[in-house]
Amino acid sequence: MTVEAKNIQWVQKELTIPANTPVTFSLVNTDPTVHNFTIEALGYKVDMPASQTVAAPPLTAPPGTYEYVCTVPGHELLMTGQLIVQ
Ligand SMILES: [Cu+2]
Repeated sequence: MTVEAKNIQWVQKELTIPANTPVTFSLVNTDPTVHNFTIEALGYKVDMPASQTVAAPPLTAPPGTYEYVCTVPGHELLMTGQLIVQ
């Protein structure tokens, strides 16, 4: 599953993944600035170095709807998406 940050926005505003199953995210940062992929409700945070793609550790989540954000100051307002786990 690919998640891309571009122009201080998530290209994917909504992601759907299966519940209770490890899911691997490929985090693509096309910006010349750092971001992070953070799901606070699940205690999951992965740094996204500038202009790089990183393979995030597998995420396993129970069913629900969670918010993912970038917590870099000033980014959270624009960089918010919904993760649907079902
Ligand atoms: Cu950011």
